[in-house]
Amino acid sequence: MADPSPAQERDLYRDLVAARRLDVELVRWQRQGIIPAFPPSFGQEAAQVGAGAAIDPTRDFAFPMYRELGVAVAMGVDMLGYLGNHDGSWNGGRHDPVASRFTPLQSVVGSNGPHAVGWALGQRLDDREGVAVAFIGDGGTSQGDTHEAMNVAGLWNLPVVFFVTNNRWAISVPESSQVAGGSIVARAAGYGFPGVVVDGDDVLAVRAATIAAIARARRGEGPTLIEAQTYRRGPHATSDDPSRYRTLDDERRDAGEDPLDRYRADALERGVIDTAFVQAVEDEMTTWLEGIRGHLVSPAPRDGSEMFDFVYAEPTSELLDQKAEWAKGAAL
Ligand SMILES: Cc1ncc(C[n+]2csc(CCOP(=O)(O)OP(=O)(O)O)c2C)c(N)n1
Ligand SMILES: [Mg+2]
Repeated sequence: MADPSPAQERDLYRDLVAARRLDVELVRWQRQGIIPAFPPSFGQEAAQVGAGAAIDPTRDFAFPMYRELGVAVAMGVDMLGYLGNHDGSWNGGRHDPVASRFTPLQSVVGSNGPHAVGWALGQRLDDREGVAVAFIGDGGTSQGDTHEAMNVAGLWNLPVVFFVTNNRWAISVPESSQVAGGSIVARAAGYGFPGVVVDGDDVLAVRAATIAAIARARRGEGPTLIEAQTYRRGPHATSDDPSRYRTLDDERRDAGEDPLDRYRADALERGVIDTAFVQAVEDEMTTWLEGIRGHLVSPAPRDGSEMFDFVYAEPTSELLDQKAEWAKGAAL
C-alpha cells in the first residue's frame, strides 16, 4: 500500500520541483519588493511533499503552520490563494479551506494542534473516517497548546497525526536549547501513543510513514507522532539574518544532502523518471512561475470592507460601528 506507483513517483518529483522552484522565486520576489515577507522551505521539501502526498483530500484535513508550501503543492491547494498569506492581501490565505482540506495558515505557534484535535473529535462524534494531520515545528512542541492537543488526543484516542518537522531550529534557538530530555519523538510515550522518527529528507520514507500513521488513526487506533528530521537551510524568514546565530560552516555541516537532488538521482537510477521528464518538469515550472509572478505584480483591487466582514460569524455592534466609520472615510 505504501509503495507508490511510477505515476505517483512522477507526481512526487514534480511536486518537489514545484515546491523548490516556487520557494526560490518567492525569496527573490520578496527581495524585489513584490511580496512583503516569506518563510522559506528550502531543504524541507521532501518532508512536506511526502506528508502532503499521504493525505487523502477526500476525507482527511491538514492543519498547517506557516511553512508548509510543499504540503499545499502536494495537496493541490490553489496556489494563488495560498500565497494570499504571503502577499499580504489576506491573513491565512485566500484558498477555500473546506474544498482544499487545508486550513488557513497559522502563525501562532502551536495553535493548530488544538484545531486538529477539535476537528478529529468532530469526526468521531459524526461517525466519519477523516484523519487530522497537524503540522508542528520542533519549536512548536515547546508550546503549551501542543501539550494540550497531544494529551487530549491520546486520552480520547482521536484520529490525529502530529507531524513534527524537526528542522533543528526555532528561529535562532537550536533544538538542543529547548527540548527537555533531548528527544521530540520520546514525548509520544508520555501521551500513550506511538512515535516514529523518519528521515525527513527522504520523500518516500516520509510518505510511507505518514500513510501508515493515517491508516492507523482511521482504524480507530489513535494518534501517532511523526518526527521528520530535516534542516532549515536558509533564514527563518526573509526578515531573519541567520549569521547572527550560526555560521555558514555550521549550516553546511548540519544540512545533509539536498532532498531534491537525492530523490532525482534515486528516481533516475530506478528508471521511474528520465532526463526528458526532468527537463519537461523544469519547462512546465518556468511557465507556471511566470503566471504566478504575473498575478503577484498586478494584484486586483480589494474591497477594504473585507477587514470587518470575516472577523466573527456574527459581527459585534462595535465592529459594525467601526465598519460604518471606516466606510465614511473610504467614501471620501
Ligand atoms: C505563540 C507564539 N510564540 C512565538 C511566536 C514567534 N515565532 C514565530 S516562528 C517561531 C519559531 C517556531 O519554530 P518551529 O516551531 O521550530 O518552526 P520553524 O519556524 O522552524 O518551521 C517563533 C518563536 C509565534 N509566532 N507564536
Ligand atoms: Mg523549527
